[in-house]
Amino acid sequence: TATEDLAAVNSAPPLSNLTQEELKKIAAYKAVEFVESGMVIGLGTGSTAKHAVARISELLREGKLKDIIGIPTSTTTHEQAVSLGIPLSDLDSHPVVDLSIDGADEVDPALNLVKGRGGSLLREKMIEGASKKFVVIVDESKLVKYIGGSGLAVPVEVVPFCCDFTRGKLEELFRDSGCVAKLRMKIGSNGEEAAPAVTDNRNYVVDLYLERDIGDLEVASEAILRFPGVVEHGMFLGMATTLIVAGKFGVTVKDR
Ligand code: ABF
Repeated sequence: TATEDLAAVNSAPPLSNLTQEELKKIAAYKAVEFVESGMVIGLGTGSTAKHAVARISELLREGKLKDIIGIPTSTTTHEQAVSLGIPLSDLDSHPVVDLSIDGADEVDPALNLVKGRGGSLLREKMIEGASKKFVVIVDESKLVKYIGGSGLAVPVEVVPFCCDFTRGKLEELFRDSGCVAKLRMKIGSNGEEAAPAVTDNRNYVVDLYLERDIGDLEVASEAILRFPGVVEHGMFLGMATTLIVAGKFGVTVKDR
């Protein structure tokens, strides 16, 4: 239950027997402690953020939170929030977001993030970039020494037009880091790659697999964004204001 989860957050050493899913939930519940009545809240996407969305709706139902407006970062989160009765809006109506809560795929020691393996990076970056506070919630498996260091990809959202041209340009750009750039494909029901995966904005995703550190992240970011076929990338540099990590060691909260 919610009460047991929160008890776990506050006890020590509490978490050694918990599953990864339970750790995600504990990080999410801890983040929701930052939410206050009357706030405009950016609602993240993914298996960690969905626990935060569910917790916000629970507190609204219990009357412990009031007058919350949620700004969903994906169509999936939009659907979840609607089904839970959270009042929603968008950046056009609420250009300043008080607090966003979202997961990440990687977090480096300076709180730079990789996001977007779920494909929602553009809306996430717009909403989290418009937030006064951005709380990132992860289990300890997401902590890396450097961006790309988990062996998983840095995603780049690209326009569908001549996406292989853009893919090739991106691969070339990071050749020194041993980059292999792949167009993300949707897996069909037979388990085979069916067609390009399409984002909420009807774009495609090119995943950059890096063998080595890409060096200065700001320089890499600028270089990626310079290609006309690129819409946005999944490196969120200097955006997170707070990191909450749940691991076997307990829960830690770190401010940037
Ligand atoms: C989203 O959550 C994405 O940007 C990122 O890919 C993902 C992390 O997902 P999970 O919490 O399921 O590991 O915000």
